Amino acid sequence: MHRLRTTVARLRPAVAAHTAQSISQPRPLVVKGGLRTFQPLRCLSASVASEPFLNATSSNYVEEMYYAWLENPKNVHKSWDIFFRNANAGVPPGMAYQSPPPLSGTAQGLASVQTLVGAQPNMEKLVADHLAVHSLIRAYQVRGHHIAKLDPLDISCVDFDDAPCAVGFQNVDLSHYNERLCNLTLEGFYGLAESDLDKVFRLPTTTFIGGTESTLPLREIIRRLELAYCQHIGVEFMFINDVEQCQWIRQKFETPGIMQFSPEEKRTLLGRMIRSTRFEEFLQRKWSSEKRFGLEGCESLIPALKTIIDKSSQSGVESVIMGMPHRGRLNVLANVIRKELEQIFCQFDSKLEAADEGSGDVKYHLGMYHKRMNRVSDKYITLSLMANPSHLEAVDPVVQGKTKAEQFYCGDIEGKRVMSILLHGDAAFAGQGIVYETFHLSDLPSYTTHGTIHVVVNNQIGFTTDPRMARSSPYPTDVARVVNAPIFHVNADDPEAVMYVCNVAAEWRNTFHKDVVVDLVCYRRNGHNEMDEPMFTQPLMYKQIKKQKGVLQKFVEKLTAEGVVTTQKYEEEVARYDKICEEAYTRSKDEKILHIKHWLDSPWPGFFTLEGQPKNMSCPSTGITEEELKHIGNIAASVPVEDFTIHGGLSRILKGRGNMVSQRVCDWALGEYMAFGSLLKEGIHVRLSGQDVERGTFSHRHHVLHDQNVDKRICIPMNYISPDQAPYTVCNSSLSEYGVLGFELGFAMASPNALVLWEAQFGDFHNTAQCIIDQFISSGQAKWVRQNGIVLLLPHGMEGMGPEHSSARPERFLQMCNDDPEVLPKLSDDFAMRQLHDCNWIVVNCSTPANYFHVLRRQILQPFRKPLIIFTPKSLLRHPEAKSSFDDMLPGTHFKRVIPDDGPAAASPEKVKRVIFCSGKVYYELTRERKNRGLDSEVAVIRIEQLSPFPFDLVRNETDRYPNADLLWCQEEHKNQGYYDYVKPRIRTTINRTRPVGYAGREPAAAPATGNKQTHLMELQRFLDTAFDV
Ligand SMILES: Cc1ncc(C[n+]2csc(CCOP(=O)(O)OP(=O)(O)O)c2C)c(N)n1
Ligand SMILES: [Mg+2]
Repeated sequence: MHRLRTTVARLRPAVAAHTAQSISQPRPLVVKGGLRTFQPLRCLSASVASEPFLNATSSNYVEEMYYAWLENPKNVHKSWDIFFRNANAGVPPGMAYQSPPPLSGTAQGLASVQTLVGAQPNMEKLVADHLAVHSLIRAYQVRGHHIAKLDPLDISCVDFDDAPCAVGFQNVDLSHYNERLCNLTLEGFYGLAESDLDKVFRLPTTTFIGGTESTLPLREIIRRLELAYCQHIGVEFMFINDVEQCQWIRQKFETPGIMQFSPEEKRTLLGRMIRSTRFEEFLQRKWSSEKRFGLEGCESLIPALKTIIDKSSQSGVESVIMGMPHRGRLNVLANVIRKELEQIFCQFDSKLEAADEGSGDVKYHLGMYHKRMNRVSDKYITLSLMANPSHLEAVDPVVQGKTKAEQFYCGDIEGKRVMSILLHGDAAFAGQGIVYETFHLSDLPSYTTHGTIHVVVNNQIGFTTDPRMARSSPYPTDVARVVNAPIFHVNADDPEAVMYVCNVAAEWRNTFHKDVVVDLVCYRRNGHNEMDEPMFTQPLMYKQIKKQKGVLQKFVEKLTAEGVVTTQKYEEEVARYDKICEEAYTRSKDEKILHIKHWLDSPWPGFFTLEGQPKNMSCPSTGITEEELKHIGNIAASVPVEDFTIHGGLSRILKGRGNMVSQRVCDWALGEYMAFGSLLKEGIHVRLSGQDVERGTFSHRHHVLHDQNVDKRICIPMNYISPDQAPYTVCNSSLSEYGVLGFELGFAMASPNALVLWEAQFGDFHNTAQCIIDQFISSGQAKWVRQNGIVLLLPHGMEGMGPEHSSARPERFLQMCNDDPEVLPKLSDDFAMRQLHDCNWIVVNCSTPANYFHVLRRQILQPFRKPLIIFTPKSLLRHPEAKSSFDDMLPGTHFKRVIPDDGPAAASPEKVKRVIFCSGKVYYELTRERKNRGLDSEVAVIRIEQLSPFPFDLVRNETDRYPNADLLWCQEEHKNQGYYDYVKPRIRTTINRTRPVGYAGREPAAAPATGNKQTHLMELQRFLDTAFDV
């Protein structure tokens, strides 16, 4: 009894205000005779007397009145308002109606109304019953998923009301629906009685349960709603505020008989279930003590993915990019991507030697790229699974970025040819914030991939934690609601239901190009991995799981009972697949060497030699011609469209740029313009993304001009450089670092021929994207043998702005560089390139616009790709000395890894008493102080522009040049931060430890900078004093 009552309570009608929001459809509004109504459905201002008030055929009319009233009570006549208020307040039949005030103001009008009502005494009940039935239908649509039989174990309590969770609590068998009906009256929510069950009701336009019929008896209405919403599929969609989309979903699930499969389709499904199940069993037999994070308990994931891919391929998708966690990954590789089984099996052989440099990664993290024929669509499709770190969900934005890039490169502006699928675990989907950040990219113009299909392996556990402790929302999927994505919960023990929702999900994506979620409610037959004992922590759940018949077993029993397959055929199919596995296993023993390169998720055809090496080991000059500099400079100084009014302040900035061009100099912004513009001209796509990058946090960039008179009219001069240039994308991002940096990393992965940059608003904000930096950027090549040329622009510098906004934390990046501080490398002719080739990333702090220009161009002109970390300036953006002549950017010029002193000190080096090495903005403070103290001849100031890989060769040139000088490292950062710990041992190694290396800089500190301006200046003076105490 308790169970039933709860069930009915869950279908309590939604309150008026809430209901109105989503069901009301926009219809033309007409004001006539003082009453607002909707056209053309019915004109409410017609004389009441001429209306057949509340007779049995007027339910549409009543329905419209009701919806109009729900939207706003003033939309309807006062009499309706009173009636609906009374009815909603539960006033007994016959009492809800009150005489309306006369419309015409005459007694005659009133009399005719009263006569009509008096003649129809049961009309009120009829209206109330229709309204109740409509509410009931709506309640099923809104809340039917709460009572659907989603959990194969029968233990979940998704509804999470206050009652304790108990086995079997949520599920009600269809055979009980009569019982449930009886409760409708007992509960009193709908006011319907058992005697109403055989009454016929008109169906509203918001349901498809009628099929071709427009009326049905209540009993049948409920039966069909139960079938549509309360079986093995729970559809969560009524929060979507788009009527067309809601109707589309209702039609997909309510239409009678819509979920039917042909025997052929069922046999294909069975074949997929066999592969999925027997693959795990095979691995278990061969390597029973190996971790593989098997799929047991969610074997229907494989047909789920295959269905999505088949359907998408049929609708024109040519490339699918997938991201997924550990669970079932090997199975997906084998049976969805179709990686050769022997390549998977040989990963289990610990005796194999690694052929590639780098650390490699465990087998359940590796990626894959494969093009093959899709048998259902008869079209080629490329499937790639992105390699990923252990960090759950971190790969989500990376997949999105790669998908966006592939769409971009093939001109797929609507996402019809390239799509992404993301798989999630239930605990991670609910717990990891990156999921939310990624969802919020889904509809932004420069980040959308036009709909991702999310599949959640909801095994109702995360490692040892059950959902009651793992999330505060009823479902693990609630995060998807923020973007109005429909959520299809499905009992994964019903492969046909799984296949059905996956078909619908793929169609949804193809129709609306919006995200959608498939929640596979399943269980995990083993522990977290195959070595774990789940009974320690989930004893009751696992007692239940032990009793659970495998899904394949259940499915084959069903199909044999239906006569779709014979036992013999089934056993043959099983034997056939087992044999495939055995043969591959035998072949796998012949593999002697493990090639991680076979597991590349993003090959760059043509970029490397066939052996995967760079085509050469040199980098041409990164300079460009005077004409190009002038041309790009003039574009940067202009508004290249007609009738476009820019802000007066911006006019001055552009004029200033024009002046610089005529004087042949660049400031920082212009240097960047030159780099981007020249690369674009050479056909290299440039994409700059991050918070407020279009203007630039420091209002120096202005890559997007806004017409001051026309809303949304913009101009991007960078796209007017040359008719055959590559397109330039500059996009303000959402306020996310983790998501957006991951996205750009993925974008950069798709092609080596693009300069992809992410700029942090201030350098320190990169730490909320630390996972992308540590797990992908720093170590990605070592783990997954794939290169990436992403550029991070991190504004950095102690400007007295307080602890935040000051430090981009150079020490962290430098600490993760893979070069040895104590080994002086062989200083060969191609040392500089070799070093770049061997490093895990490049870290620079440029002190001049020309050097910034060169390092950006080198990023593309060098024959391999490495991540580039640039600490960018703030005050230097406008510093009068931080300008570069065109001479430093002409053909023949290069990026300077070290900028030697070129003043009096360099002219007479033997007289120099001190050599100060430094990096970045502090150079300008040092040279000013040196001048003030008259020490230009005695102190040389040398800039190390490329911190890592460390320019041992050039530093040695400098130390050799000044044999009588003592050496000192000066930085404005605190001693335990900045570059000191990285640079000092390397300088010492360079000079073979023959001279000490002193320090001038701020004392060690916990915070990156003081919040007090006076203290800031005092600290500055103090370390300048130390630097010049010669
Ligand atoms: C960011 C992150 N935190 C913690 C972990 C450790 N960890 C690995 S698997 C796991 C449980 C994941 O549960 P769920 O997402 O439900 O996936 P399942 O293993 O159940 O398939 C945890 C906590 C991790 N891999 N990543
Ligand atoms: Mg889980």
